[in-house]
Amino acid sequence: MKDTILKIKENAKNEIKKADNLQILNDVRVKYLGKKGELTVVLRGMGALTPEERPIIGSLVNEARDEIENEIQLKEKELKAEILKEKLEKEKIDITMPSKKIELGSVHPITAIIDNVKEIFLGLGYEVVDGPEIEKAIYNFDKLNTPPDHPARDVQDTFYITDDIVLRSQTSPVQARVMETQKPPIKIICPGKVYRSDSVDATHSPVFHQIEGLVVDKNISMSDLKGTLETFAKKCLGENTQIRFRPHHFPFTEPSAEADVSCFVCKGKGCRVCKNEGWIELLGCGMVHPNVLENCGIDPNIYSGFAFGFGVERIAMAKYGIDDMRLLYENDVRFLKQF
Ligand code: 2NM
Repeated sequence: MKDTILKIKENAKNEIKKADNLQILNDVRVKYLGKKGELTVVLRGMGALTPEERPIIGSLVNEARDEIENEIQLKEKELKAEILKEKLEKEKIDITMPSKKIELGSVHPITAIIDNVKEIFLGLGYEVVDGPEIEKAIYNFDKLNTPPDHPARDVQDTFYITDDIVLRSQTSPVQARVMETQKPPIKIICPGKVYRSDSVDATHSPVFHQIEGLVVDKNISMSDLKGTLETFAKKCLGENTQIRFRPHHFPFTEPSAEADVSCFVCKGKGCRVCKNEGWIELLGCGMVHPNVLENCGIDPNIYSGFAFGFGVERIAMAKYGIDDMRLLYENDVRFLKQF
């Protein structure tokens, strides 16, 4: 029996020495010390021994057990240390490697124009207001003196969500809401996205940006409009900028006009940007139609107002010499970095 125990101990130690991973080591533990392990089996067979033999064999088994357990623990430490060492080796950080470059972006030309226009009008005492892009047709059209049979209301031109809810086709519904809820004097600009059912090409997009302005007070006249737009044009495009009005029609203003600015590239001589006209169309404007004031709860016999509106993309394209609107939406950094 003593020989059996010594043999088991020797075999166990050999196997522990050879174990080269934790799984094998655990198998060795089970094989010798487990419930059905070789040493456990010997312990169970001790009933057949004489009372004199029992303590001797018993202590031999315990001794073997302790030794095997000890060796296993030593081996386990060794294996774990090896694993850690390998891991550290593999995950070593080379602090001399150059770091990843942080790409700094730039302000998008559309944002740059909007920020610039906001700053100019804030300086003139205006407030910046925004409102919903999903809008009631009443605010987008009816209150703005655009009756149900007006061509702009056609499904060909406007995105309808239901019969009376649309994606706003201009930011003026925001202004109708302000007129309804605030008493004059009103001096606001409304920048934001607007939607029209247009196919994409070099000068059209179904989503684009607009800025509209509105002033309502007592004694507001066309000369206030012209003076304001001239001040704006000079601050935005340079002190030498000239402005001219051409008659036009909008349902929400009467009289209405389109305002041009002298070409900021050729100073009016004629070039590629102004198509040899010397002038560049800047915006649409006019005196707020009395029906619009009335529809929004403002008495047109007491108050009058002017309004104007322009597409931000068109201005950005003219200012930066961009010939295709799609470039503004592709967000190619090689394009955006130029501004
Ligand atoms: C334009 C041109 C002319 C305009 C009118 C109004 C309102 F709300 F007062 F009726 N807001 N904006 C207006 C007038 C907009 O955009 C080309």
